[in-house]
Amino acid sequence: MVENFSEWFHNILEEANITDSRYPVKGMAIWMPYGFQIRKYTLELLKELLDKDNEEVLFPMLIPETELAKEGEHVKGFEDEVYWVTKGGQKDLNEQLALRPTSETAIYPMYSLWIRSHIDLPIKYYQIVNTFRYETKHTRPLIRVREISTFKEAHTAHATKQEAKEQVDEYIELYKEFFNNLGIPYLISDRPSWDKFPGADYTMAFDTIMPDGKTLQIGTIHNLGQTFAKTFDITFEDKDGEHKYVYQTCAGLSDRVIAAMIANHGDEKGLRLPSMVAPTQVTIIPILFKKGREEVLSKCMEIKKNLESVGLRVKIDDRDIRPGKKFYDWELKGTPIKIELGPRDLENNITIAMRRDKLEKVELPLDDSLADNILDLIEKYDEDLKTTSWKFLEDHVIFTTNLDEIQELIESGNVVSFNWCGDDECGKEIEEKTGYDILGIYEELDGESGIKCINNNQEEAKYIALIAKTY
Ligand code: P5A
Repeated sequence: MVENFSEWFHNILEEANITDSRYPVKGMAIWMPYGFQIRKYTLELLKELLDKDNEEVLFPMLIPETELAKEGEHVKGFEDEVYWVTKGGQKDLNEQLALRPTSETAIYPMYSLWIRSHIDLPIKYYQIVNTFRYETKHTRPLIRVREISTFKEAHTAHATKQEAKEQVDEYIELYKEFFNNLGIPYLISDRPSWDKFPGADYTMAFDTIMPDGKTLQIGTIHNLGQTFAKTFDITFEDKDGEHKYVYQTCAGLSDRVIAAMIANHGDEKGLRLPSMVAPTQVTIIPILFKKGREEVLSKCMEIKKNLESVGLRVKIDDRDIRPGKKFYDWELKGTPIKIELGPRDLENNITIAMRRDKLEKVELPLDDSLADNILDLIEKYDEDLKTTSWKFLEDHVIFTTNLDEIQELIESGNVVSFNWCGDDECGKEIEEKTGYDILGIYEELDGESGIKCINNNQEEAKYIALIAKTY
């Protein structure tokens, strides 16, 4: 799979009925039924986390050109990626309308109307929408699309700079919990100034590593400072009657989360889904012969009910096809647990369970302990998926003090960490010399260590930074 990740990824999306990319607009695909279910459970998980402290809203998709153009730096970052609606029927519109590439310029003019006093703050809204970006880099299903069909964007406004900083840290914790639930490993870094979100003071990014060693940015959190507040005149009256600009943050995730999950856990047989988002968590496969057929089926129904009563999503695969074909499908679809039941098992009062990752047979007694035993298997399965993925990531982050070694390390499938002075010009020079992207600052050094920058041996290194080949 590592040898040809791209091909594996394209095939699995189609074979497991996740997306169909044959739609006749480049970069736009259809969510197929199985993919849609995975998407649904992934969204439920995220919403549960967001709803604790954020409120969901829904803004229109079209943004007037005047609003989009107001924030200079922001518009410059997006101008080559915007789709425009210029006509209503045959008539040219008085003002062209942008299909949102992201919603700052849709939301913030309204924040300016809604926020009046310090009691209106903080405001923490999020929405789950489709956004459009005319990407010029090679498009890939879920990974780089032109219609991001599941864009989860949160936008906050605060009275103080400190609160905005704390909000960034809170979103980092929230994203960590989200990715941990999905067993997706990540590296968190402070993006270099030339790669931060257009209009942000700073950007904190989550990157995962794909099986081919390239990294994928799977989520970003931006501290917007007062840039947008000043552009869109978002002010409030504080306790002393003084008018002040708010401080803002925003954070976003996309369809890439599902790409990362598929890529991190999948194997040559198909998907391996974390139980939280698996449409079916347990598949029961009856092994049927003429004799004892009814008894086996009725026991399967009983098991299904029993497992459902502890909250599991269970299906009986009673299709009239060979069991071998059912096993093949179960492996492809990545359901965490399969249990088999035949007439002889019924006689012995046992069932044969199998975890999708280990593919080892486990005999479980058909008694009151069954549900607990299955829950136990699922817990261990999730834990092992996560541990395996994290181990892969950790094994593929390699530290070097030699600039000339970076290329070889990256080309053999790694992310490289190195000592860096943090200077912009020096950073760009490292990117130029090596041909790769600096992800950002990963760790701060104490500054007293006498450690030198990898590129400029005269300069003290202030940070450990990451560099990689990126999607
Ligand atoms: C944060 C939310 C923003 O747009 N505005 C509101 C901020 N940030 S971002 O970094 O530009 O995008 C957020 C995340 O979306 C993913 N992403 C994409 N996924 C698929 N296809 C694309 N073309 C695409 N562009 C961005 C990234 O994971 C990014 O971190």
